[in-house]
Amino acid sequence: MKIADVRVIVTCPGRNFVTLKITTESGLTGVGDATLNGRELAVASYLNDHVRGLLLGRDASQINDIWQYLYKGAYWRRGPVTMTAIAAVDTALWDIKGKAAGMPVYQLLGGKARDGVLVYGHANGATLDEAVAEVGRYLDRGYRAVRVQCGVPGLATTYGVGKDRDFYEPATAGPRPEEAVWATEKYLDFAPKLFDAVREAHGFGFHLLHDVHHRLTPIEAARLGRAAEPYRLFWLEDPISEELQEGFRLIRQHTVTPIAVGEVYNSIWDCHRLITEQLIDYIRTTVVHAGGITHLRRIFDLAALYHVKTGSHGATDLSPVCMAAALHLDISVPNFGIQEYMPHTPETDAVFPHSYRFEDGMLIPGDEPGLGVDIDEELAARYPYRQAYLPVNRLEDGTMHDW
Ligand code: CS2
Ligand code: MG
Repeated sequence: MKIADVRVIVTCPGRNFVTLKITTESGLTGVGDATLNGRELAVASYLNDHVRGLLLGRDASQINDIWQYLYKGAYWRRGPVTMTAIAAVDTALWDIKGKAAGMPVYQLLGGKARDGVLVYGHANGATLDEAVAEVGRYLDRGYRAVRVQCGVPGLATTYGVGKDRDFYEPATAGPRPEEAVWATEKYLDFAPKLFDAVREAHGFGFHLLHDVHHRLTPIEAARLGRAAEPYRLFWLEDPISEELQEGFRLIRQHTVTPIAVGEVYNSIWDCHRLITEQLIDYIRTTVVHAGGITHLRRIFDLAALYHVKTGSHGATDLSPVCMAAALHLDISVPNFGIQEYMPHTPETDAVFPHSYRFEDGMLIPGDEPGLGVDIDEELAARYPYRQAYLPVNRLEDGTMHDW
């Protein structure tokens, strides 16, 4: 099953995506997501200029060896660009292996361990009333879990609140990032009121999630976690910037609100202390940014030993190729928790035809061989790349802060 062709496809149906397509001599194809928001071309170049030539002629069935070859062979290990590039190759090879075996990838991962993949949707509003109403709209659409984000009084913009109700894309097209202003005290005073209003209006019969988006110190996060306890959140996500894993000990000491982290992590070494010390409850690492199905499975297996469940990132900048691959892991691992689901735009869905479907608050992966997703290259070519950046954040005194 020699690799005969490797193509890197960059397209922008509403937002930029980078996709790797591998074709074997016998014509089997596999796709892998290689999108790194705001740094897309860095991964495209890594694949085109440094990896493509290494794959041609190799046996596509040797996923483990190719993973190690690209990881150890790079000498410069880990990091978002390298691990996203490796992830794209790995995912495409699993797609090919499923097609060669004539079965969906979840069967190669040990089969289904549940009927469907519980997902959460994104309710957001510029005001409290809007956010509360949006939660209701998601519950009416059959979601059993909803993340709520809301504008903070006194702040012009904040994470998670976009112009469009259904599609939230934080990156903006242009030569440099937009600058936002952040004030922790305004947010800390407001957030518990948001949780209170949502529970007051919709009760406790569904999972309620919130993304702090990396902006607090450990003691501020401990304070928010404690203030949130009466509202029984499913999780508080990314409460602090997560480079310092020990920083989570302080949060753990002060609150029982469950903690989720990991969307910016790229390898098991970024989170093994958080897992082995049980400082978190959900690990949010993804197929596209944490080394593909092969490496993500290792992270999930470690997490299972320490009562940590999965909660993979699934925002719009992770393509339908990543979502399709994520669902094969989500439906087969023993310690599945929940999957983030931000639907893509109709343009994006057209470029990436896929068979997973939303049903009764869950996503169900397709049953055809492979991952059940592809890329329409002709359509993709109609949407040329447009430079875009994620925003940056500054405090009211101008200090650079975590976005
Ligand atoms: C977020 C993302 O969905 C989430 O949990 O943290 O929207 C994140 O900001 C983007 O994926 C960054 O590209
Ligand atoms: Mg997040």
